[in-house]
Amino acid sequence: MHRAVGPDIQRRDLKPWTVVLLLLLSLTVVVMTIGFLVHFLGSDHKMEYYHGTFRFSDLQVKSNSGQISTYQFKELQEMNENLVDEIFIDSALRKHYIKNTVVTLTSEEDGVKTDVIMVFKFPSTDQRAGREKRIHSILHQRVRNTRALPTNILSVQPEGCGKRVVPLIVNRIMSGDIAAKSAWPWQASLQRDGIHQCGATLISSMWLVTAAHCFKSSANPQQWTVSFGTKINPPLMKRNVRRIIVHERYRSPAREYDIAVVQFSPRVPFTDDVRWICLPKTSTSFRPNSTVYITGFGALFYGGESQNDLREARLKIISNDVCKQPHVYGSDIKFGMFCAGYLEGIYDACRGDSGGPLVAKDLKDTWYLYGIVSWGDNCGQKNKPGVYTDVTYYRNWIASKTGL
Ligand code: 4AZ
Repeated sequence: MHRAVGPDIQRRDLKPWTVVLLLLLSLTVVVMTIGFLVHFLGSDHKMEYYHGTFRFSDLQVKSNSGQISTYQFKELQEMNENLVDEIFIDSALRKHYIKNTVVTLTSEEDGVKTDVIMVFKFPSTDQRAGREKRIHSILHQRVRNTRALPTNILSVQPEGCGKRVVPLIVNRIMSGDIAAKSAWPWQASLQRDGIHQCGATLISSMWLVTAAHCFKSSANPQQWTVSFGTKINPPLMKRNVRRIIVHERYRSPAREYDIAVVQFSPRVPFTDDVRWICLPKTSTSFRPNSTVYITGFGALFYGGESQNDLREARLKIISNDVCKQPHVYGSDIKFGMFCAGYLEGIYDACRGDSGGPLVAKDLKDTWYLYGIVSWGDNCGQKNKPGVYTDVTYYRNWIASKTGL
């Protein structure tokens, strides 16, 4: 066989100075990595998120269809984000400012309204009081002075979890009552090929918590969308699912590890009708018999259909001792699960409520996600209450996947 003979490749041995140089280089990389980690993980700083609303006047963006085109959206988004960057990089808050993102653009009569999430990092020891005003005043002064385009800053609010704008109206409910607008702004509907399958709970501007069993048929993000608001149709907002992370130890038909997190995009703005709930600490435990609420678009009876209007029901936590009795669920209640409802039945979650929230409020009226609708024998049957995934048990798992 013929073999072409090429130029002689000479092996060059590493010279001692090259070795020293390489060692020095590696050392620098290691030192820099450690420094980076200490800076970002070690120091006691806390991210704070603020929601600003801007108004750009004298701006015509509507096309014939009345919609903002993708091109205009991108252009305005970039302009707004650059403006906010410039303002803070050149302000007294420059050391604390991290970034901003325009999450929505709304076309109005003679202008455009934008919702912007601004991220800052402050030492946890710093007082938070007055920060909102400071951010507002910096923005207000600069947007007035510097731009050719007439701009107003309408509001600045801290992004807070678990607060709702309507008071809780407590009524005893059978198969749930239709929920008031803005009452459960963390509720989401997970839809496969446009059809409601499961509930989910908003825990940040782009993450949801739901049940792992919702993805038994498909965990392909491209088939899934998420909608917000108290009606499935028409939805208040709709988003594409980007990532579905099912608990790696979930094995159907076993019911342990019935938890998943879902990332969607783009982020949702923090409004009265769409906002996230707080996650409890790992250590929190709730007292048996305490009051909790479940919400969902699920069926009103076993074998029924999902509903277009969100419903709510008030339940009581049932202790594990009670729920593990042989005539209730016996040994089917495993770690990371708890029961809620009534042994006499009626008030319960049902098909289509799965993955949705079980929530409770603290003394300051801040709402927390404690449970995820997981399973149960039938719906509303005597001695067969609903069983929920214990969010406190999986709190660290949620953090490990979402960083929240
Ligand atoms: C379901 O099929 C389902 N009664 C969810 C909750 C309960 C029963 C069934 C609890 O999604």
